[in-house]
Amino acid sequence: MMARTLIKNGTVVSPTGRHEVDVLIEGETILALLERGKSDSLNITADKVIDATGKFVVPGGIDVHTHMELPFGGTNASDTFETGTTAAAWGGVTTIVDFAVQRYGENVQESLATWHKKAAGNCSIDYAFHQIIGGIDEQALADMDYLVKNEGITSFKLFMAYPGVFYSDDGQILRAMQQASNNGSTIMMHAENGIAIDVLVQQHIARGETDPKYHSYSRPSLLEGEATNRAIVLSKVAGNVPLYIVHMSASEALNALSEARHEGLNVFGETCPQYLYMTLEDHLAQPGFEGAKYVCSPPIRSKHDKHNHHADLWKGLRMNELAVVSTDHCPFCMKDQKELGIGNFSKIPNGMGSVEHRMELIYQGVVQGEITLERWVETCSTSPARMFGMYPQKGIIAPGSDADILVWDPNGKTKIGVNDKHHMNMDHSSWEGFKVDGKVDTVLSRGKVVVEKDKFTGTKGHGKYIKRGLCQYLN
Ligand code: DUC
Ligand code: ZN
Ligand code: ZN
Repeated sequence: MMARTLIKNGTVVSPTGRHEVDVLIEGETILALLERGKSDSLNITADKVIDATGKFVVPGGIDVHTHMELPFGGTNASDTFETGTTAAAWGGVTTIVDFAVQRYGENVQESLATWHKKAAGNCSIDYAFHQIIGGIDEQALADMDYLVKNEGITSFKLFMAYPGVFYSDDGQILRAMQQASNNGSTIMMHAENGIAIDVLVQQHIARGETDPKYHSYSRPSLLEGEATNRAIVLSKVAGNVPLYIVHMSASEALNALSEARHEGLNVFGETCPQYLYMTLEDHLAQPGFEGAKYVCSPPIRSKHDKHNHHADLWKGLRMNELAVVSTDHCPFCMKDQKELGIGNFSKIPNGMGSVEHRMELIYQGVVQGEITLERWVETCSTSPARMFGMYPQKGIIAPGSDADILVWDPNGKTKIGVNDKHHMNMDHSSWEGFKVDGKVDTVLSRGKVVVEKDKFTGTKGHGKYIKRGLCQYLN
């Protein structure tokens, strides 16, 4: 008989409410939800009983935006699939969706095979892939169809930023959108006007403005708004193709997204914890080279802008204008990595490490009254699963679903920092000093306990590749 685990006395939370039920797991899946007391009266026995008294039992976190081992900015993101998925587990995350990368001149299917090689046998939680298309040509367009049909990859990320690296022009974007419109897949967009940004970057450098904070000045929120709007218009021209704007940081972009959604277009949005909590003044503009830790794109915004980006993004999450919180986890160490940009901010590898802390940081939004407990579950687990075709295998605690579960202690406390909670492969924490009410208590990945009593009990290779279906908000 398959091993049984019973999670008793907790409050199970879904996007639609809270229930005082026990969760019975058999093998890798959830077998039943039992009314309180039923497991005793039915005499149900289990190999392992987890007492969740006073705790929330929620579907494991799903982070649909990570970059393990990404070659970028002249170096590689410092988390491997092994270290990154282990850190994710420490943070109550049970599935990541990482980005396989095709650059201009490379073959899409070969690039996907490379990503499979990096991940296979190394992950401690489940993983799936999106595909970045950095070189849209006839072959790449045909490969999109192949990936949707055969590989369980149903979303493609394009870049309006990073000319000469990942950039696609409007014509290429339109062609990829038309292809997606035909095969049912979703276009994910990095929406910043990279051509204009490159001009501003060169002008700052020419004036000797080389500190990390100029990274933000050279990428104004107006250019995120403009690109977001342009992407939306192109998606409309391409026949209302599903469009998902990644890592939104700015009110101008959110306004464009909201307008499109109110018009009924198939446009969705995601934001990340750094855009909800960090500011240019308090983080990016720290003295010396410290601000390099917070260089990511889009950049951290100013608290003195005419828009209150933080407040608008939280509101967007409440209103479902923003459907998902991911991390854009793309960690780099200071030593030998961020340091590449000493004396020239444009050479600082772009990215921060957050895969371990998203559940903690967004739960703090519940504590602060920005979102409800149910919305926390929805934006961090259920909606990511539905958006990217993994529901109800993932994203919900229900009979038949994978037993991916986070037991969350609302009375615990979490202090983030290199000498506190920190398991990512970085020589600093992007979230040093942040204190959160609540704490990861126990984490199960397909029935296997991977974190318990402040210990990692998972194993490398337990994580399986998940083939995904199409966006479930439309199908
Ligand atoms: N932004 C980042 O900050 N890092 C990785 C890629 C991206 O778009
Ligand atoms: Zn991006
Ligand atoms: Zn990214």
